[in-house]
Amino acid sequence: MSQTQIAVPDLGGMEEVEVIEICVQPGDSVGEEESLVVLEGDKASMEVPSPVAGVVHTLLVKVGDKVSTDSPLALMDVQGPAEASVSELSEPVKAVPAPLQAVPAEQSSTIAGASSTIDVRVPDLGGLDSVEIIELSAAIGDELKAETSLMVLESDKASMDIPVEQAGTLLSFTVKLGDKVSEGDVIATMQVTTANVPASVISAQKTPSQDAVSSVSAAPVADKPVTAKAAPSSAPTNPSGVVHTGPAVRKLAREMGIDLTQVSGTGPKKRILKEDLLGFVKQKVNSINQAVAAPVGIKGSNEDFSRFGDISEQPLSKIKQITAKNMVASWTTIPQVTQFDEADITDLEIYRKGEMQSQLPKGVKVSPLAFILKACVKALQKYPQFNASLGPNGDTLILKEFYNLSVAVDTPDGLMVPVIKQAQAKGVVDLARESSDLAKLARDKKLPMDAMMGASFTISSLGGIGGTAFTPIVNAPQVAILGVSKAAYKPVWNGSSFEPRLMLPLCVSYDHRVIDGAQAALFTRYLCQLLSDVRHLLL
Ligand code: CAO
Repeated sequence: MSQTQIAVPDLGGMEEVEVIEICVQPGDSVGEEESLVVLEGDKASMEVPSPVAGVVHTLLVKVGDKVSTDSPLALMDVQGPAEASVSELSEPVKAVPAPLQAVPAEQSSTIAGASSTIDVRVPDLGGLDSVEIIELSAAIGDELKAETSLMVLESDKASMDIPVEQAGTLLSFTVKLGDKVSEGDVIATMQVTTANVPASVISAQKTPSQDAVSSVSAAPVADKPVTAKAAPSSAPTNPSGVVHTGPAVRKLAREMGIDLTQVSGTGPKKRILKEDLLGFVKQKVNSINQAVAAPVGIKGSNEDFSRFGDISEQPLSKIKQITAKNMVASWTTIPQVTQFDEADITDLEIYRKGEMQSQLPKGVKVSPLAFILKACVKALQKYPQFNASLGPNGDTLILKEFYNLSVAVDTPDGLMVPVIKQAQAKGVVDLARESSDLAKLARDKKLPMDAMMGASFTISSLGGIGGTAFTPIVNAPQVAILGVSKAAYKPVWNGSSFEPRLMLPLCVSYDHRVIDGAQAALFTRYLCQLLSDVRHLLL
């Protein structure tokens, strides 16, 4: 084991650059070519990779320090003998875009005051070859001001802005995103007016082979960092569209599909650090979660209906307003599907009517609902995912070992949903008594608060009214609800003839995040089987 000093490699002509990011800490194990620091000069930002594998012993620079070629950066513990000068081992970082040469196209002419077409070429890339285009910062037809970024190139060591010096109209790109380019490659054509070109620039930059035409120098944007994508989808945090960050953050942002103009940088010169990007992602995720959790506002219509005839406006009861909010929350947050089936309750009805006669003197009316409640407990015991709630982060299922069944009750003020607690411990007659007592309390506005809490599954029965089917809305945070429509006699094929059978329509709406369609079909079918043979319910 020996100690080796890592120094700033050849900066490709740049005198002094700033340390803008430290990528490692003392004690970190670093592989060969892993980034140690990020440096930024006037023209480019670059990562300095470690030329050797080892453990960082001491950092010799901090963020904000100015360094130049051969400045010491860090001491590393490495296996084997010490290197005399590791800076020599380092691959020189040559990522300095030299002035962009915008060379006129062959056919273009330079008549003073007239427009001409010029080719825009890749400038000197400081020794780098075949560098990828990671962003096109302008669109065809854009009127580009001088120093506007045309595109961003990125190598494994640096990202660099390719700005145009001269104002003009972007006619075409001769390259596309992802292409690799090298010095001198034509990357775009622009229409410029010669009036825009300072005479001094034309004469100073003219190349020997271009006697008849001008050569327009497009110098790099000295103190302007790289430019990010144009036209962000939402209002940019950085309306100038100028993004200040290193290649690693750009790469990460690209991988995550994030528009960097939306991200605020907290680094030097408002540079976007990796933490800024991650913080931005976290904030976005939180706001999405909040949007999902918060019900959408209950908004009606602004339209003046009195234009079409007489109208009257009535206040909505508090219950209806609360119900509306809950319905919107459930409808907008739960992907719900309804499964339909029919239970043959012919035999059950014969039994129920007999039972009714015996219970009526005791003041209990046994409606089909009591049997349905009993059947639900049994079906929920067999299919526990229907008696559940999704965990807070949506990655767990909370299974409930109690069967608290709420029953939707239609009252003059709106829908109320009292709960029959511990239904698994109650017989059909008890369930009949309790459901009718709770319904009466609800209609008399005498339901105590706790009688409407703690439900694990809901039944909404419209069977006393009519209808053949409906799609009840899941009563969140529950994951399923049973809708019951009116039983009716139907001809059912028994294998040799049609028989009149009393068929009860059942509609199970369920949260598709938790329950699959096949499970819903099995659950509903099982309910039908239970109701078709009363012995299942009484056992
Ligand atoms: N098929 C055929 N007849 C049915 C039936 C069905 N599915 N369900 C009930 N009936 C019959 C009953 O047997 C009763 O008949 P009789 O008067 O001859 O005895 C009659 O219909 C009325 O029953 P009911 O509605 O008074 O009693 P219930 O126990 O069936 O229902 C309750 C109680 C509280 C659920 C009901 O009164 C109610 O309020 N339903 C509305 C629920 C609602 O609004 N849901 C929509 C919510 S939004 O999804």
